[in-house]
Amino acid sequence: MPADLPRLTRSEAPRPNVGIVHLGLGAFFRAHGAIYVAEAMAASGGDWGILAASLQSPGTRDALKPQGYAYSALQAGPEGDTARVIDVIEDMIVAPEDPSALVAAMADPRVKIVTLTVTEKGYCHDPATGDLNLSHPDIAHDLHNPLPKSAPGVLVRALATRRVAGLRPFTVLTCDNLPENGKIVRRTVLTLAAALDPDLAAWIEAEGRFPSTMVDRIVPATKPEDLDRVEAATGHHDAAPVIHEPFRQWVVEDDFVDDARPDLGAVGVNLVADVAPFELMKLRMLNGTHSALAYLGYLAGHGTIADCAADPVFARFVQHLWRHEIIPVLTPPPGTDLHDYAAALLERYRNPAIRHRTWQIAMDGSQKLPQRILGTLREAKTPCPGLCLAVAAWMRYVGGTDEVGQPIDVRDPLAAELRRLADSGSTASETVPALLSLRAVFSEDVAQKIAAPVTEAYATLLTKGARAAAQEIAG
Ligand code: CS2
Repeated sequence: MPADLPRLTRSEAPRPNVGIVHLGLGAFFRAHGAIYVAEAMAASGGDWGILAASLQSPGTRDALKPQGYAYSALQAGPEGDTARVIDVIEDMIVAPEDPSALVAAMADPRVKIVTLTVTEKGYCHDPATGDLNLSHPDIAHDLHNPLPKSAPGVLVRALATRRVAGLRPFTVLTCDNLPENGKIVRRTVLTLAAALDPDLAAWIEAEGRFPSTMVDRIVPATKPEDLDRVEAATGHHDAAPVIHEPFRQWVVEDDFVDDARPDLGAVGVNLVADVAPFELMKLRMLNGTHSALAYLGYLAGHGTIADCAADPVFARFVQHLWRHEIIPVLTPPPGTDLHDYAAALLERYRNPAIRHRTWQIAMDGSQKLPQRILGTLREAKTPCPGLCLAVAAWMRYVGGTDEVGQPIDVRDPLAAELRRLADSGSTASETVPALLSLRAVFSEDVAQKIAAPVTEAYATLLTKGARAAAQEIAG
């Protein structure tokens, strides 16, 4: 990096008031929701400045604060990069440093919406059933401590504070890749609230709003080398830019407390009565194949999704998954042709300007597989050898050793347990049933249905390797 480049700073333009608190500020929200909100304010006005919060670490705050929370968003497409400055985050709180400040900020009467990207595991629910996990350490903490740690805990305490103050609740707008994500966050909040104060739970149930959303934009974690790329495009030093693909989509259930929301419809957000068909399409077709490529591609030595898509075997494999295994059990959302959607996905995966690591997507598989892959397997009327191979590849991956004997850095809240189960046998017919017994991931019916084909796929992985196994299916 040339040392003399000026640091990005925020503009001197008048600021809107904060109307949104965002929990879990990562690259995805900065490249997706924050941009839509900035555009909606530019189009139609409104006080929708964003107060961001991290529920974990100070890294993003420390990088963004010296630049006034402005950052560059670099759109990276096959035709080249274009950069713009996003200037919609007003301030940032790191909750572990001061949880009461976050709760107080969320109880500000000007705040109308709390958006979330806390990842699948941030809801502290059981991915197989959707129930709040009351023995999760953060939930156990939040049940006995007024200064919360978990996302559901923060929401409940802030809603409680608003109720006591005689305020309306805020709308809870989750932007995580979960099916019926609004219902999931609502359930976790109501369960926790009921355990603390049944009257509070009744108020939230009656007055609260938890619209479901489908969010889509491929935004890999920013890598150190990306900083140079952004500097070359902008002439500024930015300690925390985001890199994203051109495509974006946001489908939102139009159900907000007192209808208070930015003018999202003016900037291309699809406001609908029922998000479910959009969510299922995106979770199963995009995220499902992302996860399949992540495990198989990683084992086959591919570092990124673009590398997988450039390999003819994996390109054919993923088309097989869409055409023969996933699309047959989906209901297309209104106005959508699922085969066109699949073709567009393959083009997005091929984008050579986006380096989305298979290792990154492979993270937290125990929280991702149910909604991405197992739902399709549950509903399938015909054999699904490709998705069963993906499940087997996940099992191989969480065993912690790759095909050339190198250790895998497995990141998953259940990593230790997964490793123990994977190590409990040495053959496919020992290892696969051990992992399928994990009820937090595999419900009984799914485990039974897929036991034989996943065992077969796992054995093929052991003898032939991931690429040859994918080739057998893709032809
Ligand atoms: C990816 C998603 O990391 C992952 O698990 O599958 O982040 C994916 O890129 C986005 O959902 C695309 O909208």
